[in-house]
Amino acid sequence: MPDLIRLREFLPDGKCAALVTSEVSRRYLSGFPASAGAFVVTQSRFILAVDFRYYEAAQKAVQPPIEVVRCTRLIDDLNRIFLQENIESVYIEDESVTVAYCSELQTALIPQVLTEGLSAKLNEMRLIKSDEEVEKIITAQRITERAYTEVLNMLKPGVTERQIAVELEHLIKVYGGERVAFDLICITGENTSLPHGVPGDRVVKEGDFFTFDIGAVYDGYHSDMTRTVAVKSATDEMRMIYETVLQAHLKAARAITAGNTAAKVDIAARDHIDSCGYGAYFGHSTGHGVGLMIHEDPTVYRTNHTVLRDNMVITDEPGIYLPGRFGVRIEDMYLVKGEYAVDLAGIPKELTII
Ligand SMILES: [Mn+2]
Repeated sequence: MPDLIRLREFLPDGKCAALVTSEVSRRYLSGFPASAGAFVVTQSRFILAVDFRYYEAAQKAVQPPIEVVRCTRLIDDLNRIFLQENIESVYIEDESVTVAYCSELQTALIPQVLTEGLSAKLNEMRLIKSDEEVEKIITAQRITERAYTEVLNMLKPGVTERQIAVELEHLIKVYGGERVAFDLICITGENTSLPHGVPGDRVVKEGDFFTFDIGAVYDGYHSDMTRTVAVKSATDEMRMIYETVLQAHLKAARAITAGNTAAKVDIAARDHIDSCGYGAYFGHSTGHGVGLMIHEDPTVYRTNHTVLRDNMVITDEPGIYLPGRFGVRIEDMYLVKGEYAVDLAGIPKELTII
């Protein structure tokens, strides 16, 4: 369970509450997945409000100090709670509430609606993963690895990107993933120069690169991994680009230490690629946080000076993309632990020729 006390400390006084409505944050705070509802924090109570569809399951799943309240018309039920607790102002999630919902809340809620700070506080809490959260991320990664290892057997000249992507998605579910973490990127040949290319009818040919950017979701938590493999053979240039990206990845990985900044991780990878003359072909950030969302804080980019701390999980995914020709990206998740980051992947990073 997250440290709910830290969220309570965000409230300036007993007349102020936090109203959490986004699916991700409700799940994070309560541990209970539901497509609708609210999580309310006051100085004295933590309340999960869910409707009839979720009430029985939530009562079984949710532990004290969280109370489960059944709601019928959410806004009326929230007003009742706020009146009971003498709440005069309420923070809402400024980064996820739509303009329309915000205006509805401003009109219908009795307390004054405050629109600054709650999302930042929740994002900050989610930066540091509990050991339980880390275990779920690792499980999601192991599911992906099992599916990936199996699908490599069908990666042969003649197969299409789409066939590979469909099989991977199927296997991720077979091996226990609740779903894929994002639209899987399974691309080959010239398409590999597109960092977020979409799998289509392109046929795998001998001498092509094939890029997998894949992940699973396990109990709400995501995994993220990219491998670029060569089909049957690779030219010297392909090997050289691959080696450049691999060294950039490893340099960034060594920079992932508690106390270092996200910026320094990015710069470690970027400087290496720049020094090899390919800086213009690495146009995205080196990584991002992973957890209940596939992309979360911290962004691993040279402008982000967030200090890395133990139990953050971030990706390291430099790449080089030569337009119209080919691209290489190597991505893994790392758990920040003191002086050495823990590599959460169990698949070798060296160039694999299938
Ligand atoms: Mn990623």
